[in-house]
Amino acid sequence: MFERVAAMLSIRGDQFHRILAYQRAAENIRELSRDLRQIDEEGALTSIPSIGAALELKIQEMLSTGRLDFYEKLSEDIPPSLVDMLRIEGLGPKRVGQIYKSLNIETIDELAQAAAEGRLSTLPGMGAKSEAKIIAGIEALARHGDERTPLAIAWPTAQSMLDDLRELPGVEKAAVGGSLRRMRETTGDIDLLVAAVDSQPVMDFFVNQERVESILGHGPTKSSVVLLNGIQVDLRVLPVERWGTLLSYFTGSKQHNIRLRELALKQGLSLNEHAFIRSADQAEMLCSDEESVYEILDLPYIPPVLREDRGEIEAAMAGELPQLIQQSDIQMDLHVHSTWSDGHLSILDMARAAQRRGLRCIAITDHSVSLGIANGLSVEKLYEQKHEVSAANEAMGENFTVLHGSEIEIRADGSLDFPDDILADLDIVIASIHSSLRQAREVIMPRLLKAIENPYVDIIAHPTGRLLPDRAPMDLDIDAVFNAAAKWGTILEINANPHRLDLRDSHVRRAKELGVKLTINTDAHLEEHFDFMHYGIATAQRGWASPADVINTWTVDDLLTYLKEDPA
Ligand code: DGT
Ligand code: CA
Ligand code: CA
Ligand code: ZN
Repeated sequence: MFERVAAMLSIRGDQFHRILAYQRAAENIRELSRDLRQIDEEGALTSIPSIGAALELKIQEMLSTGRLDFYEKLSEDIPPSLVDMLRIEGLGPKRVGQIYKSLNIETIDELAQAAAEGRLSTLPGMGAKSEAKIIAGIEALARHGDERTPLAIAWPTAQSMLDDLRELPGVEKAAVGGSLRRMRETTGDIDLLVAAVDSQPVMDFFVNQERVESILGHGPTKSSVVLLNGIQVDLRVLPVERWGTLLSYFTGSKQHNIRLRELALKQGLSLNEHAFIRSADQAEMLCSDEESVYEILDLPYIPPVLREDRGEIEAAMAGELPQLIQQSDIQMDLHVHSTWSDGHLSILDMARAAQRRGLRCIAITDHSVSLGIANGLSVEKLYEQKHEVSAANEAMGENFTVLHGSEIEIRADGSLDFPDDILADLDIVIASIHSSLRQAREVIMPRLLKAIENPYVDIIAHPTGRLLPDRAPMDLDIDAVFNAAAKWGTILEINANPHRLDLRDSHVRRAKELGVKLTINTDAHLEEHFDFMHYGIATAQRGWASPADVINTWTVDDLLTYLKEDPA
């Protein structure tokens, strides 16, 4: 609702700060890992960042009546259907407002009609060219929708384009920007940034790539294309002496940038992608790297994964930025499959693949019997497997450990696939849910809590069961899950598979707050899956996780000691 209100206010041309207040509130509510109603019952709504007394009242009104009077009044002025028009590439709130006021157009269909009849081009500030652009935007929206692309697809696509751009003569630097550089789990579009003296050949190459389906724009500093896979890519090119501000501006987030510009203003500076500009004499101050941008603002460098205006600016000013976990901190991968269930490689081959990537330990955790489609192991098979794990451990030598574990099913009735005495014989036990994910909260919560409370269960894998882009998480009271995990010493996973990334970033931050131990694992089924680790690390970083929060940074001995302690 707040998101809609913000969009409607922006179409009306309302005050910038008012629009921003609703946007921020909406984002912060979206990130909550708790029920809003529950927070209200504790009288704690205003403890949510950016929710003040006025928005608190509005939330309470919606909670108790299911309506918002303010929204209904606003709707009389600005029809809510206008918000859909903002999904059209190149159509901003000002333009939508103008089109509504002068032509009384309220829907995308009416807009398409008017454009086809040439009525838009008669408006002040518009011409045949902008009309054609709107038609193209409506068509693109109809073809590809405005679905966000999961990291799993956006990341490799961007890397491959960067590889090509770096090959071009005259290209000094090339990097990804936007939400993809911040490693958000999904991206709206890919933003690429290049430093080059002459932008023309770079832009020409970019729009003429074989993977391009259509060209949305082709200019000297910015070009935009839609790829055959439907992803939009924006490319910006500036000279290398402006690289720092270019990178900073287009990495965002928008909210983070707004905060940076506010800080700049206090110093009598304005800030855009080209440079800082001193208001006194309009002199430009160029930044060739991002560090200088933050330096001028008297801030320590803030890593892209934190740039969401979720407290990172305040933390930076107080010198309290978290020490973020890094890939090099990771010693082990504790969720790995082999040919014993649905993996593609033997236990020894998986161990070798992990060692090649600098790891010191893996846990083989094949599925258990009731996951029939994944060739789950019976108790007999599990004991047979023990011998092969020992043999692999032997073959790997002193500097690498192969643990014997299992990824056991939490069945629909909450029971586990193996009895406790079998679990007690394993080095490590992961429990997870792969079926009956749509059970009601009253059913699925006790089911999951029972597994968390079981003293033989060490880790809950992919705790919410969501899949990107479109399988919703289970209906969990996530705070109750975290409290139970903290109480029983059960470790929760950040599954690094880019289609899962579950726990997600906001969950990581909450789990950390509640004292939950975390683990980042790839759930590898084949060699290349070990390379998913960086997605899991980025998710942990976006949740402000430090090495101390994640057990994969421990030594193998410390891990084994912890696993042996009986928390009950
Ligand atoms: P996305 O593509 O929806 O996943 O999210 P972003 O963050 O990649 O957003 P995008 O592609 O619209 O713009 C890329 C960056 O450019 C964004 O993170 C910040 C910057 N930017 C874009 N538009 C504005 C703006 O109106 N004001 C400011 N300050 N920055 C902007
Ligand atoms: Ca983007
Ligand atoms: Ca963009
Ligand atoms: Zn698994």
